[in-house]
Order: sequence, then C-alpha cells, then structure tokens
Amino acid sequence: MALEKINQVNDIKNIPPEEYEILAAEIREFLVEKISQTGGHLASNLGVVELTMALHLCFDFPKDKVVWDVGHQSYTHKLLTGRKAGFDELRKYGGMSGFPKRKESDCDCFDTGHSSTSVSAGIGLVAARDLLGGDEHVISVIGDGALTGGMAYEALNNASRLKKNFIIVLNDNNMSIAENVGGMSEYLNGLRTNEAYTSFKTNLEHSLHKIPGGIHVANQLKKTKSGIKQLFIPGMLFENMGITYLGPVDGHDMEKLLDVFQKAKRVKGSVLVHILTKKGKGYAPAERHPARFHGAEPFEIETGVPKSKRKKANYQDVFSTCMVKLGQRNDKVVAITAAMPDGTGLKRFKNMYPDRFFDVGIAEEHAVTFAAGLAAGGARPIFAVYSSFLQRAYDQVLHDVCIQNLPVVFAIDRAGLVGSDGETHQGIFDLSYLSSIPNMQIMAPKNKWELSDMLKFAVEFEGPIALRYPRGEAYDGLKEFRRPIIYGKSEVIYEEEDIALLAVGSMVKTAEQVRKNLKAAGYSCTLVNGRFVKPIDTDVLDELAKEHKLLVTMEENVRSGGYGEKVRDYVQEKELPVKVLNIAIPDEYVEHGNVSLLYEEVGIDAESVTKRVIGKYITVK
Ligand SMILES: Cc1ncc(C[n+]2csc(CCOP(=O)(O)OP(=O)(O)O)c2C)c(N)n1
Repeated sequence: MALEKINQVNDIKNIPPEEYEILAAEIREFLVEKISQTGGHLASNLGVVELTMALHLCFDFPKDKVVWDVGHQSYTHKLLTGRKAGFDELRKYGGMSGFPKRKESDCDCFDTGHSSTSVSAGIGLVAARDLLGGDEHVISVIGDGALTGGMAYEALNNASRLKKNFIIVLNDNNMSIAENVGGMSEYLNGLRTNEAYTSFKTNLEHSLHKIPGGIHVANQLKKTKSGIKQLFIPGMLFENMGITYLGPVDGHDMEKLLDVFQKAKRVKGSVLVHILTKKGKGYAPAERHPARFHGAEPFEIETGVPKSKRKKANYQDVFSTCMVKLGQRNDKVVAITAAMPDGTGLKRFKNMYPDRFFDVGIAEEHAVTFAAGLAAGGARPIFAVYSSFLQRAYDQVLHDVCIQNLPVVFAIDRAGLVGSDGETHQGIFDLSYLSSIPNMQIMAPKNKWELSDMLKFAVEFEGPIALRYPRGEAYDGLKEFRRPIIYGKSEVIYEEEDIALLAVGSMVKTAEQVRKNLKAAGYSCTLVNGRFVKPIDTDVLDELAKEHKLLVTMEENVRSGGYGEKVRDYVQEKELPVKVLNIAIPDEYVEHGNVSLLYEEVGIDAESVTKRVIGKYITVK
C-alpha cells in the first residue's frame, strides 16, 4: 500500500519509482470511493493524479508554490499534503473545502474557485518573490477550459513582459465542463492531435541528423525566430510571446512528466508546459461521461448512478423548457452561456436552435458585451449565468449594457446559497451589485410558474432586466397565485394586519412557513411576494404602512445593498409610520456546507426568522 505511506507533504519523495503506478492507482481508488460518498469534483481530479504526483516529486512544497486554476482539481494535492483524513468531511460544513484554501494548509498558497485567475496570481507571487529576494519556484496549473477566459491572456501578456522565472502548467484534457470551445481550443487540439506533423518533424530531424552538419542545421532552425521553427517546436503562439513552450507531454506517463518538469525548472523566464491528460482517467463511468462527473453528487461506484433520485423538476429544467418555447415564438431570441450549457439548462435550446445559441467559453465579461452587441443589432439576447460568475462582468453590465439601456436579459442562476462549493460560489451578492446600476431592473420568481412568466415578461422588456433564481428543486407551491407580471409591482398573497412579510424569490416559500408559525402563535400576518427588487413597489409600502406595525423584508442576499435596504430607505424617507426588520444574509462570506444548515447558520431559515420577527414585534407594538 503506497498511499498508506503518505501522511504529510514530501512523503511522496520516499516512494520508490517502481511504486508510482501503484500509488496513482490507489489515489484514484481513494478519490472514487470518497467522492462517491460525499460528492465533489471527480473527473478533473482523476485526470491530474500523475501530474500532481510529478509536481510533488520535482518541487519542494510548501517552499515552492502552486496555484490551481479554479481549484476543483486540487484533491490529489490535498492528499499529498497531509489532508487524507479531511476527505471524510469534504465540502461539509466545518469540513475540508473542495478548493484550495490558505487557511487550510501552508501548501495552499492562493485561494481559487473562479476560473482563469491562476496565471495572474502566479505572476504576482513571482514578482513578490523577486522583490523580496526569494528563490522559490512558482507554478500555475491552468486547464484548457480556463484558458478560454480573458484574464489568462492578460496575465500571459504581462508574464511575457516581466521576463521572470515562472512555470505555467497547461493541463489540457480537451474539455471544459462540457466540450471546450473556440479558437484556442482548436489551436491546442492541433498541437495534441497532429500526428502527420509529429511524424514529419521526427522524420525531418532524423534525416538532418544523418547528413553532415545536419545536427547544426536542426539546432539553428530551432533557434530561429522564423515560422520554420514551427516545424520543430509546436506552441509558437506562446513562443512568439516570449514564453518558452515545452510539450506536449503525456500527462499519465510519470517518467515524461518528471523529465519535463525538471526541464521547466531550468528555463530562464516564463515557460509553459503543455500536458495532455484524460478527464475521468481510470474510472470508466467518468471517462465515458466526463461532464456528468465534473461535479458529482454521491453515486454508486459500480454503476456511476447517483444515489439519490431526483423527484421534482428544478429551476434549470423550467428555464430550459421556457427557453425552447421562447425560441419557437420569437426568432430574435438568442441564448448565451459562458461554458455552462448543461448547468444552466440551455442544452435543449442549443440542440433546437444551434444558430441562435452561443457558448463563448469561460468568458463572462465577453459574454455580456457580446450580448450588448447582439441587442444593439436587434436581437433579444438572454445570458444565462451563475450569480457568482456574473460578478466579474460588473463593468460590462454597467458600461456596455446599462448606459445604452440595451434589452439584454440576465437569467441569473444559482442565486442564493449554493452549498458545498462554498464562499467563491455563493450567489449572494447579485441583488446588491446589480441594483446600484441605473437602468437595470431586477426580478425574482417565487415558484416555477413565476420563473416562466418573468422570463416571458423580460424578453418583451425594452431595457436591461435580470431575473434571479436558485439552484435546485423548483418550488411548486402557491400555484393558485399566478397573476400577471406588472412592471415594478409586487403581489399581495395573504392580506391581514399587524405584521407584513415582504419576501423576494426563494424567500417567499420560507415566508409562507414563517407566516404559519406566526399565526399559530396568535399573530395576524400579511404576505407579499416582492417580485421586483428594482424598482421596489412603493405603492404597496404606502398601503402596508397603514394597517401594519412591522414590515419584515426577507431575501437570500447579503444585507448591504439588498432589497431590505431599499424598503427601509423608502420608509424612512417618506416617514411612514411603520418599523422595518430586514432579514438577509449578514455581510460576510458564507463557507461550504449543506444549504439547509447554512440557512440556519446565517439566520434565514423559517424558525430563526419567526423568532426574530416575534422579538421585534414585541418591541414595536
Ligand atoms: C468565472 C467562472 N466561470 C465558470 C466557472 C465554472 N467552471 C468550473 S470548472 C470549469 C471548466 C474548467 O475547465 P478546465 O480549466 O479545462 O479544467 P478541467 O475541469 O477540464 O480540468 C468551469 C466552466 C468558474 N469556476 N468560474
């Protein structure tokens, strides 16, 4: 048992080379077993087992530093740095994170979660090292998917200028979550698959080596800056930027990996090592369905089938159906995703209207400005994007869409707490970051029918408009309340007096339970579905203030800049004779864990809200 001998960082260096293969197999077995129980990122991790082992054999962690792009593929790194036991509590509340965390280990030098940041962070660490007189190696490991993100190019551009010793490892498995897309992906594909080229190059080199002086000619050709160098060295795109290219190398061949990393260490300046890996390697279901096993729920090892069966439709299914219908009705409707066609539910739209579907790669900033261009050209773009990933496109939303008041629909998925992915992925800021932007309108549906109605409304709307909905099961309660969507108007569901609950989106369901609790405790309680977070419905506030003593706003967003603040501001400004209690997520990052547990932790579950409402009401009545 080789894995048994690995208990802390650098233990791998005591493993004899003849056991590397055994160790890799045991690591894979360990990962499959643990992730089958906890869920987590499987396919990407299975692909980088040898790559990670080789890094740990060639470098000296924690002195040397490795930045994992996105960070979802860092499980073997965690295993090799003394965190084996952490896998029992992987992604659970209080347990080990599924991403690199500085606070978790000194071998994690930079926190990640969002894509395409590793080269920037790496070159920053390099610049700091050189300023402070250090001599450690800095390695950024970036996937071919992450290399579709603009930041990666900004960083490569900068790295080429800084001319500092820096190692970039390109982990090329020819996949993003789904199929990788775009010109860079094709370029890499050319490098990895061009057998004709490879054999031509080998033959040419052999022939040159046979003729007198040929070796010299071959060496000269490799040094020349001319295009002929391409015959000998692939990766000219990087070379021409001043970044040495090494590879491509089989990412499952330890000998070759060790050799190329030793070479990379000796290169002066920045070097990119191109490694070819197989996503899902070693576990047949993940090799067959790498996208499904990118982020897996707990599953049966023998079959790869998820352990829990989904009973109800989720919001993404509802969105998917609506998009197909909208596409049918209006041929100006186009759909955009930034590398998440499956997760967002756009796959059916893609299959039915391939000409009106755009996967732009992991490029949210570009996606937004691209949508702005489409809208300016007369199309009706709908950009389906996770709340946390839209964060990076703030300026594009403001500068390219909203200043020009262009009709772009933002379908904001995974809004609210997402659970096991943790801080980097919680969608709890969108109401705040969008609502300060003039011309932007924001809606949140209470249930699955309202998602459909809001989407129809949004496509007809003449300006930027966002609707946000959570991850997972779509709420199918309150079906009888399906009144038309009217701009800026909320929906009064139950009308009583004393306490009014004003909830938005997912919190309407919670508010229903809070109302039941309050009524059971003898309180009279109105329930309003806010519907619009921007603009807020001031008429309903004026009305509610007449018959109620306490308004309670409820949202699954941080408090700062959210729905509650807007209601409170209005009530204060108009000096309405009513008190306001804001229920929102505290202004803090929320770590990973089960969502219902997180609701309790941040105090937005029905029981905590009920207690706070009663406590507040006692002081105001
Ligand atoms: C800004 C941003 N957008 C989207 C994602 C979701 N996401 C996580 S991993 C991934 C694919 C990454 O592909 P690649 O870099 O090739 O790594 P692989 O999983 O194939 O090893 C995507 C799109 C993200 N993490 N960050």
